[in-house]
Amino acid sequence: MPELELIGAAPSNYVWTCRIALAEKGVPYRHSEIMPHTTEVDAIHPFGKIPVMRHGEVTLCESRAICGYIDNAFDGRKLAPADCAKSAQVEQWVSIVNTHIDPLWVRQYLRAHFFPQTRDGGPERETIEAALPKMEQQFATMDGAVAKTGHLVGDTFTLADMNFIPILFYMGKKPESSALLQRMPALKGYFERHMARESVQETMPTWIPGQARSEKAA
Ligand SMILES: N[C@@H](CCC(=O)N[C@@H](CS)C(=O)NCC(=O)O)C(=O)O
Repeated sequence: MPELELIGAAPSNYVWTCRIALAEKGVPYRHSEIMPHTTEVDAIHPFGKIPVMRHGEVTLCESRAICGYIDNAFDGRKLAPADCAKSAQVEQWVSIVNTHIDPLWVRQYLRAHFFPQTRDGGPERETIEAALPKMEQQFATMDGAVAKTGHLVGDTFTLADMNFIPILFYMGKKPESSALLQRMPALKGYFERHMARESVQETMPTWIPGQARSEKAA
């Protein structure tokens, strides 16, 4: 079998999700750390986003499609359960996180911290304050979602968790979101337990925006 190449800068939460999936499956791969909107990425993603993937003749973009391919093309544990209801629940949580949580927590709140458009380079306070009330509600929702089993679906670490954990990691990096996480006992426990997982530890980005590449992101 040809070697799989995963393309995309390591700090991207979606690249990290794919790397956790590859580690969980035990798939050997080459990771090419390439930024969005570059020739290599534009050749595969119509809007230049990362991650993208090459495997022999197969090229794919979009993290959910890439993880689905990884799950079906390789042996190893299933990332999404075979059971119809559980498999649909995985899709449900991936969709909720990608369409509600990521746009607010990552694209609005984190962007205002990591890539501020301010004169002095400080965080965009207005954008951050505007995001927080809804974030608080969503943190409570996610706290409730993991309270029963410590997982988003059933009692195993599925693709739904692989998709969410990288976002929680970044929440722990900024003061307001870190404080929110501290106030959510189930979510905090969920985060700490899954962060310690081997597949998560071994794929953790070695750099994050605003931090020198030589420092450990953790
Ligand atoms: N729906 C896409 C989202 C990918 C995405 O938003 N990637 C970000 C990095 S985390 C990116 O490429 N951003 C560049 C941009 O939006 O222009 C997926 O699941 O792969």
